[in-house]
Amino acid sequence: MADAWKEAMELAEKTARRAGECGVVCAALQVERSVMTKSCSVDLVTQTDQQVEQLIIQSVRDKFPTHRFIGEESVAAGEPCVLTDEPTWIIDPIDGTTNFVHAFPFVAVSIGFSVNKQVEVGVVFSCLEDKMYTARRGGGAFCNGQRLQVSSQEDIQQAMVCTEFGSSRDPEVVEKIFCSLRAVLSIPTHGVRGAGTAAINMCLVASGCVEAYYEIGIHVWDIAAGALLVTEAGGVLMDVQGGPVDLMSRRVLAANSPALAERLLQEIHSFCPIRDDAAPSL
Ligand code: LIP
Repeated sequence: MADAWKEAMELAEKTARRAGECGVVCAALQVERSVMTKSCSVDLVTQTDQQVEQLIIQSVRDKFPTHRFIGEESVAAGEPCVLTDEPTWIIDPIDGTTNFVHAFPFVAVSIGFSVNKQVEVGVVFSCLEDKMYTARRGGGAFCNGQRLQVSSQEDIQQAMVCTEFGSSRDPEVVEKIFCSLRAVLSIPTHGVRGAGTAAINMCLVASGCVEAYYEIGIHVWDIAAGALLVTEAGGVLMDVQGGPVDLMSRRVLAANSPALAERLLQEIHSFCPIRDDAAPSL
């Protein structure tokens, strides 16, 4: 198996680079992007998202014809979002689509590879920064080949935290997001940031630039790869109410340490979006 997963890692890295580099994502940033919407008027998608997802799926199928897929745009088109024990590729072709639409410079290709419902390989390619983040379960986390380690800061008052505002404009959801933001800022923390992509936010935790990241409303494809980056860099993952993270629950808290995570989750006003594996389609 180890050799097969090594091949999976090489393929994920090669495909993410091919998708993200001048070939597709960066090239598309040079021309006008036609924008469509999915679940609501601020949940955006472009032809490039769809094109990149097909490119990744085809590359994987050529090498591993029996493997399964959970891809953001395939699910949006009606494919089921079910994680089984079978080898499964969990793909976000462009994490940070809203950034991509506005040419805001944080855009990632995110590829997770799971077996027995456990993520074995995680690759996040931050296209415009030319940063290739890779992790293999039990093998550490890396950025452009340099080993990553989470921050050692355990004092929440010295911490910087990432979060996002998401794509729901439901007044109750917006209220919860702002209550959490106010509480986290008021601890006080050093600051709150958001790159506009869950995958890159998680890579920032893995890199030690921020101590934690939390979000409610993300999807399994946004976080599958980043989750492995965090744990392989020495960090922890939790649900926003404590307890183990469930990748399908659309809730995540990633942090450098259990102590900081536990402190932060006291400030998060949680809610339960419809699970990825319960939604008919996006
Ligand atoms: C996005 C996430 C982001 C979140 C957005 C969205 P997409 O993914 O990475 O953190 O706030 O709601 O889910 O749609 O750009 O792949």
